[in-house]
Amino acid sequence: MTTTTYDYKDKGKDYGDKDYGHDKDKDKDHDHRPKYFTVSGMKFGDTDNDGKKDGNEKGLPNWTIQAYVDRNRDGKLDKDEINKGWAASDTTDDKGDYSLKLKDDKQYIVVEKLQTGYEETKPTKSVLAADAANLGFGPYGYVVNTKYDPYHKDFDHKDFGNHLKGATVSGTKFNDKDRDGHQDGNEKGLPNWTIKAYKDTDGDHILDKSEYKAGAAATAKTDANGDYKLNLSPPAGGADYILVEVLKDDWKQGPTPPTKVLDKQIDDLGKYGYAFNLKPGDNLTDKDFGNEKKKDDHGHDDDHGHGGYGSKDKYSLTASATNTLSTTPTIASA
Ligand SMILES: [Ca+2]
Ligand SMILES: [Ca+2]
Ligand SMILES: [Ca+2]
Ligand SMILES: [Ca+2]
Repeated sequence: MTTTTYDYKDKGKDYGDKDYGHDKDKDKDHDHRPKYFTVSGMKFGDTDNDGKKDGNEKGLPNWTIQAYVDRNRDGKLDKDEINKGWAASDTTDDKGDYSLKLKDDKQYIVVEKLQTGYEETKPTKSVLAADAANLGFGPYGYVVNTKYDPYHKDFDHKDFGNHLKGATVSGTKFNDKDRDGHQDGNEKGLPNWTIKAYKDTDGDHILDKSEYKAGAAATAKTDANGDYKLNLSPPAGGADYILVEVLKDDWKQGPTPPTKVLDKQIDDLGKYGYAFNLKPGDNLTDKDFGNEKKKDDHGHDDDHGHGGYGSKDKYSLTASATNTLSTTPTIASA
């Protein structure tokens, strides 16, 4: 990352701090030196998280960008400097553009107010002092020195790229032999099972057919230990999801998970799963699925209890279904 402080040495001349620009009579150019500089840029949603504004990435409106005077000129925004108030503040427009008008001959720190769920991908220069770390500003920004230079006018392309944090959901799929809902020492994780998360668009904690047809938001297979992890990208305000497993022949669901998330059988999905709201940055764990091998030689198992249903039957289990073997689903007329 190149420093954004204007470096006079780059122009082959060190003007120094002492008296440059304060004596108007010395240099004709000084008579025309601007009193103000404009610092501008855009705020964009960096969806692919690469720190660059790509063609398909949009500007983000309604973000606050502010410049504070870096009074001690240490290149960091200190709490004291924040308490003195901003020198300029703007809110990004519909295109994500902002513009700040700043007096000349000062050093400024340009920062954004970070919004919930986002992290910065551009710039990459840390500009917050330790005592300013948790005051709502993004940790990265620009140091802008408006000291007059005849080669330089305004400061543009001071862009801020932001990325919505992802979220993860993880858990273990296991053979719940004793059907107690917990993975005991002798109960192995089950590899190569498919766990899927769907958006619960209407937020009713049930995976509706239309939500299923919209496709899974994420899919994962369990590893050799039966562990899985799903990567999801909920919007800034969060979203509701339904987590289900794809059942395999000869297996049925046990008491974990306890919540029924399908009210009608959909393909080969297990009826019991998890419903939750997920926000950017969330990492949900322990979303486990305990299954039991069907006892084919005991026909009664197929039609009793949690998750034990025939593949083509449509059940209307009551919402308060318990997790015991005694729960008897009633078969709805198709
Ligand atoms: Ca990008
Ligand atoms: Ca400072
Ligand atoms: Ca168990
Ligand atoms: Ca739903």
